[in-house]
Amino acid sequence: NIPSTQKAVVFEKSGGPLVYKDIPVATPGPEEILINVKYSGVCHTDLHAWKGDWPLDTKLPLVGGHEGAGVVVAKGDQVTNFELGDLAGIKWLNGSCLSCEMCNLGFEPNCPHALLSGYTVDGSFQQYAIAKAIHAAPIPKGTDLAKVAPILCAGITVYNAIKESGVKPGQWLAITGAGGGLGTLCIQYAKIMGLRVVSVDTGDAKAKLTSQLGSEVFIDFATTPDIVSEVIKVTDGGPHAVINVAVAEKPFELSCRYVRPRGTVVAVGLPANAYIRSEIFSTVIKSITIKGSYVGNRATTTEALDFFARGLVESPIKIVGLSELPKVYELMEKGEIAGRYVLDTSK
Ligand code: 8ID
Ligand code: ZN
Repeated sequence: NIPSTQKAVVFEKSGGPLVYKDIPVATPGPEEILINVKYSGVCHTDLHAWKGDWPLDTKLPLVGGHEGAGVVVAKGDQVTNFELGDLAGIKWLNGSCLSCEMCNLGFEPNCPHALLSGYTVDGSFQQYAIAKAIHAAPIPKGTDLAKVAPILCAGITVYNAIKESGVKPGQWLAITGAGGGLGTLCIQYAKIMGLRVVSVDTGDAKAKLTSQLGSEVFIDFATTPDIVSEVIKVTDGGPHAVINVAVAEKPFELSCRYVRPRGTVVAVGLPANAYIRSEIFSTVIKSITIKGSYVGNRATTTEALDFFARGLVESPIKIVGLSELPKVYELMEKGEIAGRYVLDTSK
């Protein structure tokens, strides 16, 4: 029984009012599924989208959100990989063409025709959302839908970034922005993969949470006078890789300075109008690698979800109602969220 209208949070223009209201429920096209979203994580990307931070326009008006976990309630006649009643997830990559060079090579997020949930198509901050079936995440039966929500973007992204970094078991991984949504999951995927973790972020709540999740050292960026020497000291020569999920330019630059010779700096966080500065002489002499990492493909999605389904990843969430999205954005803007907020779409 699919209703004709539903609750959603909609904005008409960048930075404009976030309105909690009734909107029509969409009908899935031939290759699409309609997911009754029960829970949606709030990613910092949703805040960037609402603020219009990036050099890429959003659809307007827009329903944001791209960590939506729910149940398939309708499907198009071409859909073969989902049945009604299956659990499914809305991810950032809503769809890709599957026939370009990037898609053929498995680099689906780099597809020039990619559809982005909560950005170029309506996302998961509503009770019923549309996904291209081929890209929707299959969620195992019996999974806790609130807890799995953050895996659908944050989990996939950090797991992919760690793999992209080429870091090996036993080596040091530094994470900037370690106490936020991506960071807290990054610590855990890193631990499962046999890495030693140093966390860079600020405040007691994040220090405590990151250490509970298995990070060995916490470096407070707001109170540590010389972050570069401190990171090099605690890792005995610098981390072998750095995952930058911080939403600020400075930590990217610092990470190029403290990364170990031959090490890799991964850019994941997407602060507005920012650049990675790395002094050329040391870049060459230390022979470091600087690269970007962007969500993950379908294979990576399945792997990241599998770690969660096997109970190896704890989802550090707080649950509030969908109507409270503006409050979550306020806390996020101030950097006051340790872990992830998840919205319950029924309130
Ligand atoms: O595929 C991708 N590349 C991808 C996927 C998903 C998200 C990229 N992102 C991007 C988001 O758009 C955002 O820019 O990753 C970034 C982090 O998303 P998030 O984890 O959802 O944000 P958060 O929960 O607000 O955490 C950010 C953390 O950074 C810390 C904050 O204290 C917070 O804990 N931080 C900041 I702001 N400045 C810092 C600094 N100078 C810092 N940590 C260390 N040093
Ligand atoms: Zn995201």
